[in-house]
Amino acid sequence: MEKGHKSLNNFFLKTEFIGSYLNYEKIPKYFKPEVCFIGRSNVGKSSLINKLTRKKNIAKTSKTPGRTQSLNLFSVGEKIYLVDLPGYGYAKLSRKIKLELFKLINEYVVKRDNLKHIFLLVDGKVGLKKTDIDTINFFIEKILSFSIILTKIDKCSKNIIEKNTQLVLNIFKNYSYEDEILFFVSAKKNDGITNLQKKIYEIASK
Ligand SMILES: Nc1nc2c(ncn2[C@@H]2O[C@H](COP(=O)(O)OP(=O)(O)OP(=O)(O)O)[C@@H](O)[C@H]2O)c(=O)[nH]1
Ligand SMILES: [Mg+2]
Repeated sequence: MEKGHKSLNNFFLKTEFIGSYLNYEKIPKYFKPEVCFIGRSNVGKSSLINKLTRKKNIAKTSKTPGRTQSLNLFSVGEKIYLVDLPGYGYAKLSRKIKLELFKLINEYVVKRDNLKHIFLLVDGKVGLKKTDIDTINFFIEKILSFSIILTKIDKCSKNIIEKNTQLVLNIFKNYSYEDEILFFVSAKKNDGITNLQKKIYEIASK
């Protein structure tokens, strides 16, 4: 079904926060589909969830990296679940916390049975970093369904977007995929939000 702007917004308005988890075993189990948002610290994962769901602060955001330090679970009308993950690669967290969060994220993406799709967020201006490439290779190795979102495109020139798009597409040239693999968003300017809502709605409806 082709969903219009308004009905999509209504669908996402039914979002509720379920809980924050530091331990994989503590996360409630569901059968309905789930998608998660992963990526380096400060790329805009939590801001994007707020935009998608039209809730100002359902996911906590901050100017300084390392804001989200647990796995946060949201339900969208009990049709689909959204997961906001801690950012990886944030140098200022202690080694112990970094290891614990890394373990949590890894365990979650590998074990979570109802996880249907992973959105890997990359800052549109910064582009792919080694940690992103390692993550992509890990997803490919584990045959996980994922796509990449270039974020904060309001801050990017056309040239930088073009360059960073090519770098992403290069990685995918030896990898067969059926899905749309690349999205462009600005949580600030609302660009690309409807398109992404559609993608998530499709996953919820499968
Ligand atoms: N210009 C601009 N800034 C953005 C956009 N999205 C997020 N930001 C800003 O980027 C900063 C980090 O955003 P968060 O959403 O907290 O990032 P995060 O990826 O959840 O960060 P961690 O939880 O630390 O991993 C905040 O200051 C946001 O206001 C965007 O589309 N455009
Ligand atoms: Mg966050």
